[in-house]
Amino acid sequence: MTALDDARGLLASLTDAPLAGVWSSAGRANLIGEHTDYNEGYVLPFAIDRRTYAAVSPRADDAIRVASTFDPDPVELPIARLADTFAGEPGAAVRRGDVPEWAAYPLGVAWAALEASGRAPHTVLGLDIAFASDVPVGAGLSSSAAIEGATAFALDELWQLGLEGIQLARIGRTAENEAVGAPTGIMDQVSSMLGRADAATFLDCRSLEHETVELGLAAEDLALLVIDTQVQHAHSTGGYRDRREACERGAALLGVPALRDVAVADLDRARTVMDEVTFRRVRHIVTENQRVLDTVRTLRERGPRAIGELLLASHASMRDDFEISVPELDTAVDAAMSAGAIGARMTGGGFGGAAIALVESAAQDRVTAAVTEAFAAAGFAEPRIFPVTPSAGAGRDL
Ligand code: GAF
Repeated sequence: MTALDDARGLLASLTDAPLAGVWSSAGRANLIGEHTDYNEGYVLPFAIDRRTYAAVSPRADDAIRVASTFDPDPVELPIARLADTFAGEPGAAVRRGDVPEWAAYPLGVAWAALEASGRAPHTVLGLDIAFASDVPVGAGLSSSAAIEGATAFALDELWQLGLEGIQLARIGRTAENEAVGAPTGIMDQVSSMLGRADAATFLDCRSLEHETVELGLAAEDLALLVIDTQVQHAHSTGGYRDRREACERGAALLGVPALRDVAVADLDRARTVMDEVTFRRVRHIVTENQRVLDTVRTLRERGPRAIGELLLASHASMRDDFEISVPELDTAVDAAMSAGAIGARMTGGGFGGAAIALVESAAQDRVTAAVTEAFAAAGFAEPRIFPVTPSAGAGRDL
């Protein structure tokens, strides 16, 4: 059974109504450019061959009901209630906190899609949506953007919203920021929804202009391994929010709208106008933006074998300056490199989740064994290690 079959099976257990269709969107890994998105900088992520599927049937009434194979209890809301639930109207009958967190992603997308398109709730069709996924949850591979993307593409078609891919990505981010309450940027949604096979998406997070950058891994006999440390992370709390605030503080002290506007050459001055910790947070963002630009140029001029040093420098910056790595991620990177990886770094928001390693195809087993052994020697839980293929973003499957 595939996740697509699981989504259809779950839908069939909920309703006898005919299938309107199945839509899906991808998980993502980030090749480079971490925490630069909400600083209006650059990122270079790719969609992976792990997807979340949304099987959808129409309803006769004006409600939207979501169900997931991860949670036995479906969640139902009248479409007319979405706005007061998620926009936090005083006296709302259903409050944001009453909706289970996983359901706030798709229901938040439905709310944000109506807001963005200006459609009145009574003009759109009631729906049952069943989700199933093979994107690991909590692994830093953006299962959240995948559920947002599958929902957004389904609603765009079924509610005839006529929105562009980048608008649907913004709707996903709005859902995540306002309905779920996680202060994330837009990288994951763009990557999940707009990815292309064997390519990464080079995104300017200020203008939202984006270009496809060919990775050419297969032609070079290279593979990308994901090393899921099994250390769970959550972006709605704690460290992620704290790092975002430090970046905003740094930008304010430098008198710029966002750290995107600070160049590497400005760092000497930056050091003199802020405390040491804020400076290190700023230095990560400023140098990481430059590394994204350098990686894009290097991929185009010299190919994927030449980007190893940039991946490693990115990891060191996250470990030492931004301080979002954990011992498991550092062990994954060090062990992969010792076993001959071309480059490796943690990927995603940090505080757990996954690392990626760029390796020769023939070295996958060796690197996997070396990382597994290093985790055992350190007394860490066994990591899940698997290859990922840069893949297509969101679309209709059935
Ligand atoms: C998470 C967020 F959702 C992204 O927006 C991004 O900030 C990333 O962490 C760090 O690069 O995945």
